[in-house]
Amino acid sequence: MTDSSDTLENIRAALAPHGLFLRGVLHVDGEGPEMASGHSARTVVLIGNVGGSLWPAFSRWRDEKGVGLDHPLDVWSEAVIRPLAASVSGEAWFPSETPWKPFQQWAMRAEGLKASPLGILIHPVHGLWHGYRGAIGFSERIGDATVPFDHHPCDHCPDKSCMPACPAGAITSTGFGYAACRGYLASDEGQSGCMAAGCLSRAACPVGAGSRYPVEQLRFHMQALSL
Ligand code: B12
Repeated sequence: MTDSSDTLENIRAALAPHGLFLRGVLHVDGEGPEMASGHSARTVVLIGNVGGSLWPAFSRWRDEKGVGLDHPLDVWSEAVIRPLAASVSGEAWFPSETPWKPFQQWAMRAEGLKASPLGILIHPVHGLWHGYRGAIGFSERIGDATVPFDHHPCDHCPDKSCMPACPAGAITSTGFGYAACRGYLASDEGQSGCMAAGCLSRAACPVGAGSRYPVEQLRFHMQALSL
């Protein structure tokens, strides 16, 4: 019989060749999403990338599949995570699936992350260079809950250089202005600026600079944002 710490180790080992990580274990007893079985989930295991970790495995897969696939990163994530979830008797969930599951709230609770002025969560080690590719829900308690970080890099950042770095003025104290960002990305200046080199605000953040995405990945995410 497999105990729940083996389950987590099996998940970690299966994700590693794909450059994905078990990011957090959250016990959501009584408040988890309803599972296909009709039970409410009791554990959510968050899966994601840190830095450019997924890019080599994802790029190889995409080269094999050929170009022209819609939302290839979502398709790849499902191809990796869905069979893994089935193998550990869990249920796979994805960030782009509607109705949207609260991935950021889960990450805030499991890892102790908080929002940066950009809207995306900042990680004390990897800064803005991380994301979530899926989650596995379980109808029972699995493993120990992740110990959350207890400090938030933006609290100690005197300059907030991310905010003035946005050429569209989309990062303000009242939140992220998607329309301004999108309009700028469509302009000639935006095409040769953020679209070519990645979001300038994200790049201006000094936290986790060593985890910065490779330029191909930056471009890929910008193209997805401007679709
Ligand atoms: C819709 C969406 C967007 C929309 C609108 C966001 C919004 N106003 O809510 C748009 C298209 C603008 C967007 C943009 C981006 N997004 Co987005 N987005 C989502 C998505 C699919 C749903 C968000 C949601 O409503 N969830 C439902 C509620 C119930 O979940 P929640 O956790 O309780 O909600 C949180 C968010 O709504 C958040 N929030 C509120 N306002 C904003 C604004 C922005 C810009 C963001 C990102 C989040 C955010 O606050 C809540 C936390 O309490 C999530 C995936 C997901 N399932 O959550 C990704 C997600 C939030 N996005 C993500 C990312 C990385 C981006 C981009 C950087 C992508 C890119 N290509 O560059 C940009 C950000 C631009 C920037 N500022 O730098 C990541 C964030 C990871 C992280 N480190 O936190 C997520 C989790 C997807 C993932 N695969 O990891 N996004």
